[in-house]
Amino acid sequence: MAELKTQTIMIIGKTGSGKSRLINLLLKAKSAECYRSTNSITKTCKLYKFVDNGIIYELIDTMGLADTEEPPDTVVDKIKNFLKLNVNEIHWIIVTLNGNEKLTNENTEVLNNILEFLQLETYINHVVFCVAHADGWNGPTRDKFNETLSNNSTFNRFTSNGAAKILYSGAPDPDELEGDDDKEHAKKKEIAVRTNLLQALPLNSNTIVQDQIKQWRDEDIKKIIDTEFIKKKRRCTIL
Ligand SMILES: Nc1nc2c(ncn2[C@@H]2O[C@H](COP(=O)(O)OP(=O)(O)O)[C@@H](O)[C@H]2O)c(=O)[nH]1
Ligand SMILES: [Mg+2]
Repeated sequence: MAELKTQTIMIIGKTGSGKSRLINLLLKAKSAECYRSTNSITKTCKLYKFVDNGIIYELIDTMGLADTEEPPDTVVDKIKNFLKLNVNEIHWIIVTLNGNEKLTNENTEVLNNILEFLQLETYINHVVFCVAHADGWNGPTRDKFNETLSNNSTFNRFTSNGAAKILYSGAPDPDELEGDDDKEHAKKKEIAVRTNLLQALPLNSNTIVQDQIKQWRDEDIKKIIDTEFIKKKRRCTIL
């Protein structure tokens, strides 16, 4: 039997931008916790897995950026520690954006931190922007949002020459809606968004961030060796 290929996908974005919702949509299950509140709830990274069309997908849900409770450095450290312990490489990065939120340089600063920390500018072709909450947006509305992205310094590095993919993934949770027709419509929308998203994430044998992960692990090992060395040296001095 042919071995299944794995695609590891990390989802990053501000609190409430729709990371966990996107994960549930892909999993076809309510596994990741979604919250209406803008105060972050996902406090740690979590790994989810599913198989589709002979591919094992590993999804990393991350805690919200621009959180009132977690400073950016803490978020970066948590993501770094999670990657060190759980994955060797990444194939795709999804950046979720709330299409209803005004995109300013100030409110994208934290996202900028993380894009820089992972050196994502080097891996533009591995980044997919998912614009959530943009339910039912038509062509002109999307064009306008694309233009806003191109005018924003955080994003124009990714979007200016059309390198990164931009996907409009707006899909309300059917369980959060009242009427039967609305629920039915939302279910169809979920399936369409899932299909589009998987198409935007084809099997990719090139991987990213593996060098950084290896470097962080090597630094940890060096720290342990140095600490042991100092301890031994101290013991010798006492003797
Ligand atoms: N209408 C609509 N609601 C969404 C969409 N994406 C997320 N939501 C809702 O927005 C809230 C926050 O989403 P969540 O996935 O928890 O955000 P996270 O903090 O980035 O993980 C939840 O109530 C979601 O159901 C979307 O595309 N459309
Ligand atoms: Mg979440």
